Amino acid sequence: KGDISGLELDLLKRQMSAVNLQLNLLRDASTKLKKAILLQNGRSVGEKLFVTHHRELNYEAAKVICANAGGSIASPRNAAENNAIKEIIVQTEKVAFLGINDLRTEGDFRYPSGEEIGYSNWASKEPNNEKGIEDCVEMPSSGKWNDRSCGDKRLVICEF
Ligand code: 293
Ligand code: CA
Repeated sequence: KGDISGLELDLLKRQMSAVNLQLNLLRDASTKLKKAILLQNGRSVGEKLFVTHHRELNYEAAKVICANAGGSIASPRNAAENNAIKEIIVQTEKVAFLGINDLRTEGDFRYPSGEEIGYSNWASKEPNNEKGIEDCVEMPSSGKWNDRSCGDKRLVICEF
């Protein structure tokens, strides 16, 4: 008890290099999978992945799809993330829903978590809450946001 013997130290060293080897293999496998998935389905920004389901659904259904996959609806927090989402929209030629909404309080747009938004990229004259029924946000190929009815069907993009 107390001191580590020479034999124990040698064993620990060999175990450490085996773990390191497995860690490198895991890293390579993960990098390869990421590239393969992103090719047709999305973009990455830093640690965040934006992945499309390729289908158009209303906001609630889109939220369920993303949650069931272990993610949440795409909610850009800066210009780089907004651009990554825009690239998916340009590639798929579909208009997408963002997670941002003012369902709780009219005019107070928030992330699905309820947290206040710290970044926005509204198109000019938006949000206009047309007909008083626009509590969700869509992004067309311009990358600029428009508030839109949550019941409309738009491309599902999730973030992970
Ligand atoms: C109005 C004026 C249009 C605008 C539209 C959207 C609907 O029809 O210029 O594009 O509202 O805000 O969500
Ligand atoms: Ca609008």
